Amino acid sequence: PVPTPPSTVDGFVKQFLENLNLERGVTLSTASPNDRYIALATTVRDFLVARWLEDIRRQKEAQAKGVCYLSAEYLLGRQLDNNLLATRLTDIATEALAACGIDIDELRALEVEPGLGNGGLGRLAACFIDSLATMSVPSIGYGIRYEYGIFRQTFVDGQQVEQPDAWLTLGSPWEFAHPEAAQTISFGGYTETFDEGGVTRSRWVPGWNVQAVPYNYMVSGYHNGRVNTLRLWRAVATDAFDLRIFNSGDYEKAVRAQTYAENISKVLYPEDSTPQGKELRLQQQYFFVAASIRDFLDHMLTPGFDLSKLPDRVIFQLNDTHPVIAVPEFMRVLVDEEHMEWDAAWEITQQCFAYTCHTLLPEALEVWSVELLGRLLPRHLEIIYRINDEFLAAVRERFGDDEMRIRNMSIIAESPERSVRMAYLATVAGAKVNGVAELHSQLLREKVLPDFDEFYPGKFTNVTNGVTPRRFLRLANPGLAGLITDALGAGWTVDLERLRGLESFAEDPEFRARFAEVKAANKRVLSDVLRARDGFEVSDGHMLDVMVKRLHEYKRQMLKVLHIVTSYERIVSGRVRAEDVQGRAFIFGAKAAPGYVMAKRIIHLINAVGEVVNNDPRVEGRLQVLFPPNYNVTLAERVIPAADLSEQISLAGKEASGTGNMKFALNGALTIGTDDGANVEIRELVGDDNFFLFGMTEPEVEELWTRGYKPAEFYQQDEDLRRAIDLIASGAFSNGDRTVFEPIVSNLLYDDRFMVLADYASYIRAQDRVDAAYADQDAWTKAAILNIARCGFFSSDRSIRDYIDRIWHTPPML
Ligand code: DL6
Repeated sequence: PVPTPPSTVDGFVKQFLENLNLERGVTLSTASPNDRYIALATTVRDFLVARWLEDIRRQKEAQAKGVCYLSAEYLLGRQLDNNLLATRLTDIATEALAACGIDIDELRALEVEPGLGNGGLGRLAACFIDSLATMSVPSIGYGIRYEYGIFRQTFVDGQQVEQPDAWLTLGSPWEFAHPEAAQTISFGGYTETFDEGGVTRSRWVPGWNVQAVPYNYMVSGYHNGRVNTLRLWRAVATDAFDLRIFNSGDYEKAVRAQTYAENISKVLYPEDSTPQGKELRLQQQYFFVAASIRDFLDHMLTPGFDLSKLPDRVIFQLNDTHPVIAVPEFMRVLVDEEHMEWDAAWEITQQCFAYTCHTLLPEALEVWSVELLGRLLPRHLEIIYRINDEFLAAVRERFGDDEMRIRNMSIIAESPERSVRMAYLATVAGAKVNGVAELHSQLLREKVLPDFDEFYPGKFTNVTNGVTPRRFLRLANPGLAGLITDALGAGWTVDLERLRGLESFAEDPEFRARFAEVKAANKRVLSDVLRARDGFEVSDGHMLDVMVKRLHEYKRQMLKVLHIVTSYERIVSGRVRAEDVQGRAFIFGAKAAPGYVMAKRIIHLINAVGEVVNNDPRVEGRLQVLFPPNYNVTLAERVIPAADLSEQISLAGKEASGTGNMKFALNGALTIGTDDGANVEIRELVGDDNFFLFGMTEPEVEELWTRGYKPAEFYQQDEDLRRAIDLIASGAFSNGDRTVFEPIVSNLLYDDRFMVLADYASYIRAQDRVDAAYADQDAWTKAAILNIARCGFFSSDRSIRDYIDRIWHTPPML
């Protein structure tokens, strides 16, 4: 029997106190703040457990088709508030704690968010599992329980310094560890052939093993009583592994070996969009997918299940290429362990996988050297070769001996070194391949994988990304959520298209006034947060102009810097009077991959420009540059609701979708953006009048490349641009030292792969339009409300519905 959950204030108090005693071994008067937080979290968790156990039972019993979401990243954000909201316990818990003399906000602030992802891809996975639970779709998320998540960013002299993210130090009340259910995962060794009934077969003789220990997390559906599972794997050394070396008498080596095995889940790789082909990363990928596949087969199916019926029971969704090694692993299990014929196994595999691509950057498409893959997973390499041979034979049959085409389509690349193209493997194996916004899916088909699109008509599709309205509107922006509920009733949280109903309210002066009050209150909240966190003072009345996302050259934080430097230079050169300038606080949030030198230089430059601009009396405080370090989900939840202007300024054709763009629009910020990723769809929905478009289109970008792009020509021809770049080059932001930012300047003038200079003039004109528009506050507010009203499409619930209709065919379990 499961303990009865507390549904009254008294019941909650009782269980909270009991958890303090039984879970923490303390009393109310001796409890530390962390004890209180953990007892609170445990009390909420207790409430979810009964529903969770029931859901696990129901899902298994129903034998319905379900989704296994395979993702190396889940950028979850804090759990407490989301679980309180989902279970309607917020008020009860607040009152109960107050009755114990505790301010719940103080405990909220103690929660360390699990940063088990880098950026958009990991946060998307977190939104998707929220929607899957809220929509009662039978599903499970699988991933890695990194001991250290995305690094904690600090600035020293304006430069990024990384600190480890020890998120587990004070305990993790939301997880259930199951060491007794560990799986053994093998690596290395060799393959050998053997005879089976006159047929020569191959088998794997692995060299070493690790244990994969499951940690279960509950994923609560919003107000529907459903709780799904997220299962993250931790690597632990096996006894056998230790013993072998131990017996040889080398104690030290045995301990080192243990560390080696446990390293697999030690740390999240901090590269976003530019994976490094590191051995440990491939170990991580294989480790979690092998454990997940075994787990699914062992636990979700009844004993004796007819494996040919697997496509009726499961679809494994590959979140980018990181889990693609699951394809040969699944084949290995079916053929080598379950003794299925190759053709039958391949038939099943092709129905059980689907692949989402999240990028267009060639350097982000993962490849693994044949040498490494063969050393770590020799049997899988054999399987990949066979898949490739059969695939290329089919290509030849269809197109003849077109060697160029064969080379282009081969899963194995021959140069610069022999390697496996994981995106190709996923495309060949997947029942469907999807991009993450209309433009991205189109470019994926036409530019990245055109031969595959021709070979597999109908395989490619689009599912535009979405974000969960529970976390990013209801929780992050309670003021706006209240306003919307007053206007439309409560149903919008699970049916975001209802926001359309706000269109008429955009015309209502009283509603606009209330909206403006909410925005002002959100700015005050952010201001308090930034003061407490970073000692920043945000000036009253300034427009909040926000660019928060990973730092990458393609996202073009550099363009934003040039705009700031231009605004500054216009003032200090006397061309514009400070008093005539619209006050703006430019807020940045961005982590750079630790090895990405140019990205780190740009961070340094932003801080350096801030230092000068913020302290120059000639500016009269009209421009402020604020760069709080360590941007994460928790900070996003404060920044986004306060923003006036959302910067989505990537070079057209480079940002697959973006999801921050959706969060801002749904919180009533206006976008200044290029025709890129999901910006295209946002603009189509909100209308040109409510969006500041600038820059080249993707075909124009291509055309300029073909013509020959010479960034220095743009520098020569535009006075504002010349002055801005000259100012940076002069050492004005580096105490007169011209060398510090010289690499940035020469990169812009002589390389500029992401065409910052080509789009500069158009961007500055668009920013001038922004200033003019902001001067009419009432019209701005109206446009902000129309943004919210027209962006209901960007709910992750809609994305999940599209996945169900176009790819998964897994109806909700009612
Ligand atoms: O699909 C989620 C997210 C998109 O919104 C971003 O546009 C895209 O850059 C991001 N991709 C990654 C890493 N890419 N790879 N591989 O985070 O995915």
